[in-house]
Amino acid sequence: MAEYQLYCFAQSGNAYRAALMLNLIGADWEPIWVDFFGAMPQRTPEFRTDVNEMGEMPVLVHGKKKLSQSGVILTYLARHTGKFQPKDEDEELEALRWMIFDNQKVNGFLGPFRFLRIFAKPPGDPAVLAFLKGRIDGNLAIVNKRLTGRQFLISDRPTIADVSMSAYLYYPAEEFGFDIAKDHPAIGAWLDRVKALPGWKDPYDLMPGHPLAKG
Ligand SMILES: N[C@@H](CCC(=O)N[C@@H](CS)C(=O)NCC(=O)O)C(=O)O
Repeated sequence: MAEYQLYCFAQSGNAYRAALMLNLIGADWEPIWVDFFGAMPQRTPEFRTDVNEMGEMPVLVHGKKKLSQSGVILTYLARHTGKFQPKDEDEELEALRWMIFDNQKVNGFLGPFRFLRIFAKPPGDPAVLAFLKGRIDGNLAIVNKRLTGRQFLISDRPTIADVSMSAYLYYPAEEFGFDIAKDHPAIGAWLDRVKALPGWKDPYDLMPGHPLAKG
């Protein structure tokens, strides 16, 4: 058995943050596929008792430890390996600030937007999609400004803040219906820098369950 197991599925940008981090640090890990759209084990009482009471992916298993929330998982892996770790308290707080902004304002709107566009049956109401798109554009502009003239989000080295913020943005532009890298050039250049790190892999090559079974 691998050292780490990750409950995940290919379409999950939240899970991809953890999968990408595991690959970037060269960890010995294996995915545990969750049939999120089909059998939906995440909704069962067993899953909520045995795996994650929040009913969410990702969940990282390391020995007796079971961790959820990608920000917690990234923090744990950085502390345990020293990789992608902020260097002092100021950097740690800054990384946390951007990871929370990502969870709430970037992925927090991009996730439901992509879900309602390509996975929901029936697809989302156009008015809801338009509202989400407005929020996404504004928040990506904030990230783009932050990255203008900088190599990485909080320092000249990549940290867990970069792993967190970049992950969701690597899904194909067709899934969003707009091209994030083109619309926000500083984000585009930074995505290329993160992608050049050893161990980087596309979400659909790293986690099981792509393409989705038709149904
Ligand atoms: N803030 C959480 C979000 C996790 C999350 O919402 N994951 C989705 C899959 S992409 C999920 O499991 N959703 C189930 C639900 O909301 O019921 C994180 O970063 O881990």
